[in-house]
Amino acid sequence: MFSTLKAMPADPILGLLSQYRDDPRHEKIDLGVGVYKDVLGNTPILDCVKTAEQRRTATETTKVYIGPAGSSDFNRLIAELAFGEQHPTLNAGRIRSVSTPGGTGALRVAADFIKRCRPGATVWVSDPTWANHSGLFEAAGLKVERYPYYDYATKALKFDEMLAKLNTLGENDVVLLHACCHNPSGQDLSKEQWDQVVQVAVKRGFTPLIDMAYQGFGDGVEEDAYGVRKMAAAVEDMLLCSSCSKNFGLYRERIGACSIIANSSAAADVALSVLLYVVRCLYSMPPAHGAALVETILGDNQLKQQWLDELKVMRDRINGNRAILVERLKAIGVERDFSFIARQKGMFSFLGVSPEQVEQLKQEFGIYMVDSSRISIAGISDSNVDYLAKSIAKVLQG
Ligand code: PLP
Ligand code: TYF
Repeated sequence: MFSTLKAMPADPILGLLSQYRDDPRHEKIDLGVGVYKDVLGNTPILDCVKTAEQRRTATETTKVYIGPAGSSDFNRLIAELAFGEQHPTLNAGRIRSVSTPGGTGALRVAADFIKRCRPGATVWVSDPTWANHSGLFEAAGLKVERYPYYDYATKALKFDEMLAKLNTLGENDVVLLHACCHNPSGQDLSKEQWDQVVQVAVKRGFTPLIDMAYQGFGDGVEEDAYGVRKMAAAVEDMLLCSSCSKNFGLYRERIGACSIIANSSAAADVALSVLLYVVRCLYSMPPAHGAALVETILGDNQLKQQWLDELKVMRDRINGNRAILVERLKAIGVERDFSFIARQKGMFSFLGVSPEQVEQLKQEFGIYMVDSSRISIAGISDSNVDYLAKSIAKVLQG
């Protein structure tokens, strides 16, 4: 039975990890996978998570099944974090959330849910988008198309083209938008641009699906949710997939949430029953540990403040890295304008060099990034930025 199988390509992003690990050069730099790193290049466990974990071990009384929706406290708190405690849709009882295995689990649940709502729906993703998006929706049997988004030449949004495309869509379409910290471009919609996208969504009647994998990594927890909140207040139906991997540093615990907003509380109840059915058919129920940590943190004012402080340290370090790379490239006389890196947000930007130059950076200098020249900004530090800037300069000279 297995003899007819053809090998599938490895994950182009995760594959970089083992290549980097196997490189013996001490000056090597990992700008591949999007995980936060501190100045020493480590991805530590947050102090608030450590405290929550200790409390949890001391008070947990059972490991019995949690049910397909996961923890109701986590589901409530994560929705309040995303939408804001006073959001009109929360007050109207129009939101239902389930805990999922990471943001990826949330997206896969959303995909099956959409397939049940509208089997012929097309999911529109930004060009470019996170490498796994297409596969996750295609796995549910949905058609995936791209809308114009990033202009590699001008390092800015193709906003007019994006809006023109969205203006052709309708009720059979789902539009996937990145809430903030666009992966892979780092180029986000401004508030005014969000307002325009919201208007088009209302006018055309497509369903927005917002992927929020980096809340708090852009401008702040509240600021980064602008588009989510504005959209949720305007449309009848919407999906939100959130992840606690980056902002709580809970990567391997696999915790996120899929939230649906329906046009009434009764419709939300029906939608939830479908969501729970989808979950049962995919993985029965989510893991509980990560959700327990997040609800312990968000449910305790002191721990929540500590989390916000630790999140700010991560955000400030990333923004600082952006500025220092641009400054260093300029300081060593690189003429090409890299100032866009300091304007973009979150974990990633495209360096804007060719695949051959990406390969040269890897082979000659031990600098690892995705073939598209996407760099993970957290991999930069005071100790490697000079070497990085000089290596980029050499590669640009040809
Ligand atoms: N969506 C985007 C845009 C991402 O970059 C990621 C990866 O970190 C995810 C979703 C899923 O994250 P996870 O499944 O690790 O929570
Ligand atoms: O884009 C990234 O680097 C992160 C991490 O299959 C990631 O989103 C990458 C690939 C993958 C899962 C997570």
